[in-house]
Amino acid sequence: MQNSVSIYLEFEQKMKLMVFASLAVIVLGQHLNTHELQQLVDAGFVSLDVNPKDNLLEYDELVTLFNQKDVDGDGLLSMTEFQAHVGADFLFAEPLFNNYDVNKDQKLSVQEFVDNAYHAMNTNGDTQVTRHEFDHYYTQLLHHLNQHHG
Ligand SMILES: [Ca+2]
Ligand SMILES: [Ca+2]
Ligand SMILES: [Ca+2]
Repeated sequence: MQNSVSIYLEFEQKMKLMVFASLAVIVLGQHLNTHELQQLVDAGFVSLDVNPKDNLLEYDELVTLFNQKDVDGDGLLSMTEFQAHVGADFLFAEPLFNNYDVNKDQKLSVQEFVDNAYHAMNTNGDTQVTRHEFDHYYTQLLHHLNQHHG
């Protein structure tokens, strides 16, 4: 009797571990759908279009924002400063940071964070990034990161 109880308990333990392990795989392997990505892109635009809030991203607006986020004033955004900007629970904080960090020094310069992205988004070369240009650029970028994430 003792034996069969302990065998059963052992079996139950193993089952729990297996269930836990497969849940972990599902969570890690989960990719966001298009709608969820679109919500992230929307939130991103709202967080950047602040001064003036005119549904356009101006170059100077992004530089001002960069300087505000650069809390220790060293002219660079560290991962900590970047995470404070995007939110600690933002799924793509690390891959997005690495995407911006061209020279891989674990810091983002104005060139890396503002200029590169601005020129990539601003397809018609004027001084404003429209909502459409932003959406197009970030939807593609997040799709790419989403597929290579987890
Ligand atoms: Ca604006
Ligand atoms: Ca800094
Ligand atoms: Ca860098």
